[in-house]
Amino acid sequence: MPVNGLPPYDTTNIFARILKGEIPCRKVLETEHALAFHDIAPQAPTHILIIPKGSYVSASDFSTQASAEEVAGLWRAVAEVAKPLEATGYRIICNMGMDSGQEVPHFHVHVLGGRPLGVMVA
Ligand code: D5M
Repeated sequence: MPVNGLPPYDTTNIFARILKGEIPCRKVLETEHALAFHDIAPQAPTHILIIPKGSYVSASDFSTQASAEEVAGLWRAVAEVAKPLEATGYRIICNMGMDSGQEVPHFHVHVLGGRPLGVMVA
């Protein structure tokens, strides 16, 4: 039964295929629990995606089903890739489900920065 317009985890989604090495990515960081790579369609000078290695469709699935180690591992990877942006700031976005426009059904965190990003209106 889809939740928030999202189907159950699909092992053939594009990020699952990146994790399996079937599709290349511009890797930024890899740890035990997370992989970070450049977004293919950057919306800012820095636009990096951080994904857990486990199979979670959404932020909700990840937050409720992942172990404490996986949760910490993911957010520490986010902090690590965002370090070069600390001085000027950055934005973290997690799209969650249909109304957010989440395209890839494998939980991911966007880190955007490198220019003034403006005030979020939606
Ligand atoms: O964002 C999904 C993001 O994933 C979107 O910004 C494009 C990006 N994307 C899609 N395919 C790839 C590949 N192959 N490499 C890198 N980035 C990719 P969402 O939050 O789901 O709307």
